[in-house]
Amino acid sequence: MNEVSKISPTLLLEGLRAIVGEKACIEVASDMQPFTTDYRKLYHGKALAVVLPASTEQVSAVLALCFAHNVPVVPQGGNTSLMGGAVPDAAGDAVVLNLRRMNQVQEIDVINDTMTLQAGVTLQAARAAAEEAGRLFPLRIGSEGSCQIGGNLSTNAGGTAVLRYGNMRDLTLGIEAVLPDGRIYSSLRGLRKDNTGYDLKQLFIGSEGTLGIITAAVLKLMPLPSASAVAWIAVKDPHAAVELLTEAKRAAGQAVTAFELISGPALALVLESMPQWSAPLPSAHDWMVLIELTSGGDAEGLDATLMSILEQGMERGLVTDAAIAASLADARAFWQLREEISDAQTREGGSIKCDISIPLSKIADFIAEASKQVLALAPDARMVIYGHMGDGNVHFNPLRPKGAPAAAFLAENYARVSHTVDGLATRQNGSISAEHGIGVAKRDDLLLCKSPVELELMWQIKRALDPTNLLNPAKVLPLPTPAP
Ligand code: 2HG
Ligand code: ZN
Repeated sequence: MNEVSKISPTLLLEGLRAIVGEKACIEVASDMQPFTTDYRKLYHGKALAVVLPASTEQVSAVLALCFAHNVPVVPQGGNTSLMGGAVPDAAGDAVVLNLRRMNQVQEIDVINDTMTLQAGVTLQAARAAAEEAGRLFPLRIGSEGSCQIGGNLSTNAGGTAVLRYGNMRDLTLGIEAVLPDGRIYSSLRGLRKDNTGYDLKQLFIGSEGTLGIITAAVLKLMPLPSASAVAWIAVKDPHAAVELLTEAKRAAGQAVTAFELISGPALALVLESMPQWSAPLPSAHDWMVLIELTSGGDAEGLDATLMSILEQGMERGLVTDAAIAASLADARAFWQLREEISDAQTREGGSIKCDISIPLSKIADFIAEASKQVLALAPDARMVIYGHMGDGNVHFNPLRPKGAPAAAFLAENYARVSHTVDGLATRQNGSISAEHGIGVAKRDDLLLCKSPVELELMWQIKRALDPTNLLNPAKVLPLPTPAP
């Protein structure tokens, strides 16, 4: 364990400037603000400085300097966390290390079907680079223009195509990460088989920058699909949606790429804030599904499969109406409505975020029971329920009643509503964070869902890699920090 040797801020800043260059070391509070406030503007922190290193060596030197002087470091990608995981707290004693200058796609190996890139590449740029090389990088999330690969890795991001392609863990063959003391770990080998002991990269993936800072990765590439078929479907209820999913998987197998559940209030919210957009179906419905099939085959075959899924659904009384996208523009418009749900809530002052995954066999009952319990606590809340039902993930986001002040609604209800929903999910063998991570918002709820053995193992790993608790402190692991 290193000796506590607090350095004066002046000397620290001098050291940081010498490593990253003057322009890449932000020191004025107002300039730091975009890096110290989260995307939803619910967490407002302070920092000693924000540094923007340009290479792994610079990240290593910054961490070594901070480690030597016991200065906490908060790693940051696109700052799109919904859990307050990427901003510092109010103490103001940390350095924020943002990776956006490390934005190079270093290699695309079309024979190995891999892409090697720096952590600061945005998801959108990664997908575009893959496409240019005739390949698909399949991670798909609404914030792709801002979120970065490093953040996707550190939260094990999911999104709308997990059903078909898996989440970030499944899409990663190797990473490079800088440890708190500046040492560099690398597994950038691009191997699909490698059973040489512990799979260390998995420790860093999903650990939200608490064990090391991911600086590069080797990701898997897939064939670009040649055909897609998309429909917006009104279903009787969430039970019907699950049955329809089973039918879709039976009829289309692997081609089922996305299967998103959308509640009436979720769509209404988007249409209210985007009046120029139109609803895909003529009347309002309580529950809808957005389905996408993709394949490497011909479009006619896929259209026919989609049609037969819908016919089956109608015959069995699961589907009450449907609109099939007749063009790519239609499909894009359907997806735009779906992707806007998150921002539409932010514009309303933010909702209570519950990011639940539940075995598919229980998901419909969970939605009914959680809705009942939440409405008993917050009677007029708008139930913005939607998400990636195909992989068992539902975003369960109660929002203030229309006209009620947002801050008062959140202050009164955030903790009790999220404890209620997270508690119910835990009792049903679910997860309280399917894809958004833990950050600060769900940190204490880990006590609800992790056994003492799991928590102790997590602490042992944290101590082994970050003995002085300097990397993204007070994130993920519940407080208080137990004595070693
Ligand atoms: C989505 O699926 C994102 O749109 C954001 O995961 C979810 O805002 C949310 O709760
Ligand atoms: Zn999501």
